[in-house]
Amino acid sequence: MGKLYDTAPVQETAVLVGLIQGHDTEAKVAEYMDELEFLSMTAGLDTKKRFTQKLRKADPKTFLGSGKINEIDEYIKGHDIDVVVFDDDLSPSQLRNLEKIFQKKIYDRSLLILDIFHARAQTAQARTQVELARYQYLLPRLTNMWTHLERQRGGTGTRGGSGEKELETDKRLIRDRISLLKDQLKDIDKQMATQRKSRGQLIRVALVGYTNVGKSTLMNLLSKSDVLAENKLFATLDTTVRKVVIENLPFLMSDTVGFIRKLPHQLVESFKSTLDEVREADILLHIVDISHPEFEDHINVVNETLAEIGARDKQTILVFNKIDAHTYVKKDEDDLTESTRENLSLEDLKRTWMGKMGEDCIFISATKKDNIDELRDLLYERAKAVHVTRYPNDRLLY
Ligand SMILES: Nc1nc2c(ncn2[C@@H]2O[C@H](COP(=O)(O)OP(=O)(O)OP(=O)(O)O)[C@@H](O)[C@H]2O)c(=O)[nH]1
Ligand SMILES: [Mg+2]
Repeated sequence: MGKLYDTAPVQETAVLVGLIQGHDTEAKVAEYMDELEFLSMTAGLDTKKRFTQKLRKADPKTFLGSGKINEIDEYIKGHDIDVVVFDDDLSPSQLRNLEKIFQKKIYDRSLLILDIFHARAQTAQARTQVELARYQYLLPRLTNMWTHLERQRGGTGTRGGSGEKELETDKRLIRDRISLLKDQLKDIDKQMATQRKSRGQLIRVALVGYTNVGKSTLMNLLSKSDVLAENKLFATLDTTVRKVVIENLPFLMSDTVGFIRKLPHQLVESFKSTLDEVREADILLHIVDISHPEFEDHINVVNETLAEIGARDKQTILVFNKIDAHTYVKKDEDDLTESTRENLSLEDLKRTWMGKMGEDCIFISATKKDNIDELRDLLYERAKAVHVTRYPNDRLLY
């Protein structure tokens, strides 16, 4: 358990709600709901039931159809539920309407992730970034959200009375706060940039990947450092940089915040400076949890997020981690149905990906220390190649 959760055990009960849309299969949506449940657990919510509805398009007013709304309403009234969590983002008016109907706290996916980041942020930079993202999320939803923020602040009662005038005052206060936070972030970014410059010209390698894939575990293993690694989403929110020496070649390795599908754009925006280390890296190690059924989707999400922060065109090595936890269901010889990912053995997966990526992928287990020397060798080769191109006259190192 992370320290923060020992001191803030706000266990509330929740139901989860997801839509089955477009090309989504029920199995896929079940995976999405698993992830939502994991997120909810990380946020201190105890999930009691899941609801899904097949809809071509979300209802603009209430997100769900009236039948599903009644079904959920009946359940939450009969089971003492505190929170209704939606896997998608709700518009301010959907949020307002659903709050009215259910008379419960409503979380959408962004708010859930913002809350987790809020609880986990440790450094001044992360705290300022999260606060900025939260206020930006809050501003258009102000009427609903005061209760939410107040609960988290321990109900300091910042707001007296109600009505249009107070709402305007609140909005102005929040806008002021947002510009103050932006100024503070600028100052922090400047300090960080100076720090990065003072580190000299070492080759920089950044660990990137979906959340919970083992980035920090691998960082600890390669650099003998002690970054918090645990089975929670978003264990890491800051960027840690360590010096790693392989053979006689020193370089810098950074571990940073993990990505997730539908990461709130306010967060990506305000975490951009945390991701500077990724943007400025020479080599990316994209870590993948090969034991996760959705690992291919995760790869795409990470690539899209990398593109969003302007770091897509870098030399990248795909590191498939957790090979020890990979499971598969072997198909009978006479089974003619199409193979799914569950029918692929580790060998099959290796063949497919090595066919696609050649030398740019490697299969390891960070906890079992499988193939780590091979990873070190690969990294050494790549870092050396960067070094040689950058310093053609430098013969000192090797
Ligand atoms: N089975 C198995 N588990 C692993 C392996 N590597 C890491 N884990 C576990 O995966 C969980 C997440 O590991 P972390 O290193 O915290 O993952 P992360 O990518 O840094 O996660 P965030 O910081 O939350 O984005 C932990 O419970 C690790 O013990 C592995 O090779 N095999
Ligand atoms: Mg981590």
